[in-house]
Amino acid sequence: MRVALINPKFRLPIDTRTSPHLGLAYLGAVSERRGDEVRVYDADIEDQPLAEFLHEFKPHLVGITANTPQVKQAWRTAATVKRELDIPIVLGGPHVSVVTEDLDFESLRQPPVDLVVRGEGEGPWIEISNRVDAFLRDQPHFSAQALMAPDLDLFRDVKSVSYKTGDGQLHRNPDGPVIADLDSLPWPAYHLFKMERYTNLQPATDAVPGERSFSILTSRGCPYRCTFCSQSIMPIKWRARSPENVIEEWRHLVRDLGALEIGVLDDSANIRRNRLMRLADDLIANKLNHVPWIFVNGIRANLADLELLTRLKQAGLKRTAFGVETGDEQMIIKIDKHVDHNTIRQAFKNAKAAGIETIGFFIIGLPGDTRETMQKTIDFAIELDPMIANFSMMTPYPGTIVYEQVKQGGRFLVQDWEDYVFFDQKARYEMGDLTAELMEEMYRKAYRQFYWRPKYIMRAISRKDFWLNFSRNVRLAWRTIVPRKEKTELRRAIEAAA
Ligand code: B12
Ligand code: SF4
Repeated sequence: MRVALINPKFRLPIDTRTSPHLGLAYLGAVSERRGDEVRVYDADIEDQPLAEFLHEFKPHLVGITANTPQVKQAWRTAATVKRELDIPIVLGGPHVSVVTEDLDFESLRQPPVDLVVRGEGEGPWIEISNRVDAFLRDQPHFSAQALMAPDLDLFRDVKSVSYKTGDGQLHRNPDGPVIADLDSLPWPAYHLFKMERYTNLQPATDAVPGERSFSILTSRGCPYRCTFCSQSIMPIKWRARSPENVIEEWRHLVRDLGALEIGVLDDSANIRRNRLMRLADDLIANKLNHVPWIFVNGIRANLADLELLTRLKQAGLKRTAFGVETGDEQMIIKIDKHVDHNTIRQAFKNAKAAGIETIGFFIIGLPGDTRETMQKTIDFAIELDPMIANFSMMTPYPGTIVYEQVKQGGRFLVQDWEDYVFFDQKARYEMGDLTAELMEEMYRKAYRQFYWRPKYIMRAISRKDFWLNFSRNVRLAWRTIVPRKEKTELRRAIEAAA
């Protein structure tokens, strides 16, 4: 069977870089293992029109990924697919997985969407493929409508799937189990991507071309539930691959694919200290530690002792992020971060003592924030002095506790899902005294106060990477003074392209 996996176009209103979609790379890998012929169409880097791609490849099944700001573009993409070919269309990804807000049904109400996969996709995707394939064998000239016929009800027992039968009825099957043995998964199928068209993962090592920059996932899930974090995909159950399994993939990335940097995308890689120690030892023993790697997504500060970080540094860890979020002692309790400021201070000290570069993630405009607490966040960022401070505008994603708080006591300023980006200068909600004006003022102030310090500037210009990316860095610095173009312009551009 021929299956196409699509990443709908959604470039952020910032100078973002592109990287292959790891979720689609996993889905492509399990489809290939099933015996399918697979193609990935990533609209962010593709120059072939979608309709042409579809007629050339003639897929029997299409899967489209969607996070929240991407979902409308996913619907438009689905409409294009259905216009060209009468084949089943499956949506998956973080947005459509939020059942508390019926977001699976929201997508199924779009005429071209037939099925939605909620949460981790590999299992249900293969189960859907098996059924479509079996149907196809009986009816080689099948239509999506025949496949979704209510009397057939072909997908009634596929776990973690929501679907629409031909009579327009929406169905939601129960959740399936999470993948218990991550070692059973194949490696992400990077060969399905036009790697030379990508840049690298933000904010990873600069100036490494996309075809030499790779991501890896050594664990899935996170046992914490911070109030602002969108955790619709990965369940609370944290699971890890064995060090042996990770090392095999790492070796493949370095030796076979020539990786010059590796971004570890785990939500919380350091939940089990001994596992990371083992991984570090194995990277050293297997002489894989010459390629720098980065914890892109942050590790838990309460589990980052000096001994562990020193070993990780020896194993090639170049840079790590920590989710700090707020500089206010009360706010950090309110957001269920389960870490205190002294622990965070110590984690940054440990990382620096181990010679590891640091990234701090901070949020401006958490519910309950005031001018004073947001100033404390800026001051704390300056005190911690990471190499990169990433201030995000609080964006209440559906399915999070913050979303509920805003629904109950605030006012959303977002007009539609396409506004759900947080590296923008626009406030996404207001609540009590926390006005949009105040959030936007503090957001700009955060970037100005952190980045326009003589100490920071001196350190930045002494780095080789800074000069390699000079024009990009100047552009970013300029944007801390001059506001970016309006989001509506971006939306118009996307719609025009669609
Ligand atoms: C790396 C990353 C990025 C990278 C690269 C994104 C990319 N190309 O994949 C960058 C930095 C560019 C990025 C940007 C953004 N990101 Co991001 N990102 C991540 C991160 C840390 C890892 C993604 C990943 O590889 N996961 C592992 C893979 C295996 O999982 P997956 O991609 O979700 O795919 C699985 C399932 O979702 C499902 N699935 C996905 N698609 C499909 C399709 C089909 C057909 C099927 C059947 C199944 C399926 O099956 C897959 C395999 O199990 C996640 C956190 C996380 N834990 O996932 C956040 C995360 C996805 N990002 C998030 C957000 C908010 C953003 C931004 C909107 C932030 C912003 N700047 O405003 C942008 C949007 C960018 C864009 N163009 O769309 C949120 C999404 C929340 C939401 N409701 O949408 C997450 C969940 C973080 C969080 N916890 O809040 N991100
Ligand atoms: S912010 Fe980090 S620690 Fe908190 S729930 Fe999300 S992934 Fe887990």
